[in-house]
Amino acid sequence: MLSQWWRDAVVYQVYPRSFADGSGDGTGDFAGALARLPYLADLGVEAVWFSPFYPSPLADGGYDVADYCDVDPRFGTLADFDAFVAAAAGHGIRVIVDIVPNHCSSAHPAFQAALEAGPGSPERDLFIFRDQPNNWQSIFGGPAWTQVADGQWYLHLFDSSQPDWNWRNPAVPAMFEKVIRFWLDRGVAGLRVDVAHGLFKDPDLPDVPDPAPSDRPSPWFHRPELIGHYASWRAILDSYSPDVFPGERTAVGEFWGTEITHLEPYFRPGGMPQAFNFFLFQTAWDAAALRHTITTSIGLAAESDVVAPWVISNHDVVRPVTRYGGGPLAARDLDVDVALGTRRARAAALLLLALPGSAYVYQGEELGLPEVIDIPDAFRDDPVFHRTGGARLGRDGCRVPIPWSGASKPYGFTEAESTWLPQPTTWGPLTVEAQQADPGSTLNLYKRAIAARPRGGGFAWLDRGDDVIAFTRGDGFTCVVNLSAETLPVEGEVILASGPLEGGLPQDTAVWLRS
Ligand code: TEU
Repeated sequence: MLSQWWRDAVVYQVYPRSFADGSGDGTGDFAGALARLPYLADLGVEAVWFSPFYPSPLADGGYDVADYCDVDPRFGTLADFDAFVAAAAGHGIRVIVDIVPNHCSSAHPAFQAALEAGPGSPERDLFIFRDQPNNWQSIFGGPAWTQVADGQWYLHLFDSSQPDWNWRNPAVPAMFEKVIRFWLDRGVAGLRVDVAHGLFKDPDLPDVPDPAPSDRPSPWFHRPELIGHYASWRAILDSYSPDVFPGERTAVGEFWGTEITHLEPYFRPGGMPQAFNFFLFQTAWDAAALRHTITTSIGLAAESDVVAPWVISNHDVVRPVTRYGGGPLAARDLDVDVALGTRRARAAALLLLALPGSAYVYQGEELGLPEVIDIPDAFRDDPVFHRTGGARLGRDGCRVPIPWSGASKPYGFTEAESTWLPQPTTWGPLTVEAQQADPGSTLNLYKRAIAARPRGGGFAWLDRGDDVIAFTRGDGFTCVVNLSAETLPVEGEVILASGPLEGGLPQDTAVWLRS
C-alpha cells in the first residue's frame, strides 16, 4: 500500500554522532550521512530515523535540545538536512526526526529566561519549579530536582541539564505544535517521539512510597492526558497530504512500560499511529518467553489500528551480540561469549524481520557489532555513568562510531585521527567493507532478509516443540528458530538461514522456508 507505508516498513536508526563523519572532526554529521546514503539504499531500508541533531550542549547526546528548529553546527546546517531529505527521497527513503517533548536543555532560551525571571513568573511556569522538591528520583540516577540560585527547585526526570516542560501550561503544547509542523513542512515523513509516556505529571507532584525510577504508570509516567494530546498530533499528521496519501505522515512513540498492559491505553484509533514494542529485546533468549511476548504484542496491536514496531536494539540498550552472549547491562566484568551472542543475534534478526508489521534496525546491528565494554572512564560520555558515580556503565558502549573500512581505527569513519568515542582495535573484520566482501556476513544476512521478508499475510504459530519458535506468514512462508539443543529437520525450500545448516537446523539458528 502506498499510503501508510510505515505499517510494515524497515526503518534504520541513525545516531548522528556515530554514523559517518563528513567534516573530519571525529563526530558524525549530515555530510557523512549523505555520502553513505547509497549504503542505506543498498541495505533496502525504507526510512531513516535520525536521533537528535538539533543545537545542543550534547549533555545527553543531543536529547538535551537548545533549539528544536535548527541543526547543530557540528552536524551541519538546515540546508544539509534538506539536502539529505531530497537525496533520500531519490532512493525512495523517507526521513523521520526525533521530537523531544518531555524536556529541553538547560541552555534552551526559555529555561534561561525562566531562571532570569524568578519565582512566580510566567517564564517559570513553562517548567516545573517548586519551593520544595518531592522525593522523585531521576531515571539517570540521583534526585529528580535541582536547586537554582534563588532557592527554588526544578524537576528533571533525566539529567539536571534537561528541565521538564510544564505540559499543563497551554504555551507548551502550542510551541510543540509549531515544532512538529516545522519539520513536517520540511518534508519529513514521520516523528519519533522521545519519552512519549512522560510529558504530563500528576499536578499534585505527590511523594511516592518507592521513588526509584521505573517505567510503570506513576505520577510522572503514563498519565491519562496523553491520550487526548496524541489525538491532536494525529489530526495534524493526517492533515498533511490528505488527498494524496492519507496517513502518509506518521509518528512512533517511545513508550516504555514494565508490562505490556501499560501500553494498552495507547492502542486506540485516532491516537499515536505507532507505539514502539520494546518487549522483544527485554525478553530472555528463551522460546516460551519469546512466544509469550510475541503473542501478547500481536494481540495488543490486533485490537486497534496502531502499529507496534519490533525492535531488538537501539541507542539505549546493550547490543544484541553482547546481550545474547550472556552479558547483562551495567556490569564491568562482563563474561560474554561473542560467538554464541553472534549466532543468536543473527537468528534474532531473522525472527525480527519475519514478524508481522514494522521493524527498526539500529545502526551497527546489521554489522553484528558487539557492545564496547572497555571504554576508558575518561571517555565515557553518558550522564547515566556520571550521575551514578560509574555504578551504571551507561549507554556509550552501543554508540561507538561505525567501522566502514580498513583494518585499523578509525575504520573510514572520519578523516580525523580519532573518534569522539574510542573504537576497539578488533573491528577490522566487522567493517562494512569487509562484510560486503563476505557472502556469509551479518551485513549480507540483513540485506537478503530485508529484501526477502514477508509483507502482509497472516500470522499463525506452528508447534515444533517447546524450545522452538515456528510460525507461518501465509503464502507458504515459514520461520523456524531453534533454541533447543537438538538439530531439527529442515522441511521445505530454504529461503535464508542465519547460520550453516549442518544436517538440519542447529541450536540458536533460524531459517526461512517456502513450502
Ligand atoms: O529514553 C527514555 C528512557 O526512559 C531511557 O532512559 C530508557 O529508559 C533507558 O535508556 C533504558 O535503558 C529516551 C532516549 O531514547 C534516551 O537516549 C534519552 O537519554 C532519554 O530519552 C532522555 O531524553
